[in-house]
Amino acid sequence: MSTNIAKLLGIKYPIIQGGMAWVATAELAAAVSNAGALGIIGAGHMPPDALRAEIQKAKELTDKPFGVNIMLMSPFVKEVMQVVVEERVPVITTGAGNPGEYIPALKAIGSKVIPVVASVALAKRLERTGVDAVIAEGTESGGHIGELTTMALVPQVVDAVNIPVIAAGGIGDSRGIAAAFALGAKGVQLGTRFVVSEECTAHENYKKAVIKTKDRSTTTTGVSTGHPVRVIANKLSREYQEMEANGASVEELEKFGAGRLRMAAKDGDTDYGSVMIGQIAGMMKEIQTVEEIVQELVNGLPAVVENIKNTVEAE
Ligand code: TUI
Repeated sequence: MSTNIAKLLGIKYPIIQGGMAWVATAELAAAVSNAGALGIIGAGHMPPDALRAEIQKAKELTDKPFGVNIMLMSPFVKEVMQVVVEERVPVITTGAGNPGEYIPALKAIGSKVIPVVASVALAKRLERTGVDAVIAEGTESGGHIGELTTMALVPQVVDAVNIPVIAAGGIGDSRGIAAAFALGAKGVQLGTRFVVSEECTAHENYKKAVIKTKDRSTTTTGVSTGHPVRVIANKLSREYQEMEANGASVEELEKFGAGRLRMAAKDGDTDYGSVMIGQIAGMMKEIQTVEEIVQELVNGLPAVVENIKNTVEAE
């Protein structure tokens, strides 16, 4: 399995690991890159010096290409953009906004720029700025999400742009990868599946909570503020949604929600922390090494394709 996306990024398989804040550290990113996919450090709200240290750690752990995801709502966005330019990070993905103003500086040093989009409109606008590909991320994803499902979003983005489209949201195994390819995607991004890896440095409680989930275990908070976030339903999400139902202001909600992802991912508080994860979490049954995960994804694909063929040809 190799596509023009894999060639563009200098990797073996067209599989990208999601850039999850507090969860996608240098250790996870390097392990994913060493397995032949593209590892991504999730910068989240990281201050610039912390991100630089993380990038340098990844460079020590792998000689393969890796990326950094820049969360555009971060208060440090300008400074972290400067850091990735100085460190000449080969691939930059962005999330939670429009990266337009930063694209020239990233392209100038030869980084591949791949924004996450949740709409056709933004995909088309960004194509004109010279981005290398887009990640079309459906609402099945964990964390900050858009409205459209992967099934509806990906083919519409594929039809609207001439650059490669990478599908994200609700993809957890080879079946999901084949489905994404069927929709016209040339690559896939998976987050949830890599959370339940040995190399993922998220707290053990976070991983255990993911493995315990069923199909309907996630919920969305922040719909009232216009920043919906998918998390595992817990005491925090219920209190948050109650505040939203009672008309709490954006400021009150932001104050209540601040630091909650760190509480879950670092401190292991899965009751009052924010356990961001995708809807596919219900399918996660065990912790595997990153190498096992990538090999299972890749080696499972021919049987899925064969099954599709048999289904199509069945009389
Ligand atoms: O960015 C994500 N997922 C994230 S970021 C994050 S960090 C966080 N921490 C605490 C509270 C909340 C968030 C957790 N998960 N995914 C990529 C993504 N981008 N999903 C949706 C979008 C998006 C949405 C609207 C991208 C662009 C956009 O358009 C804005 C515009 O200006 O048109």
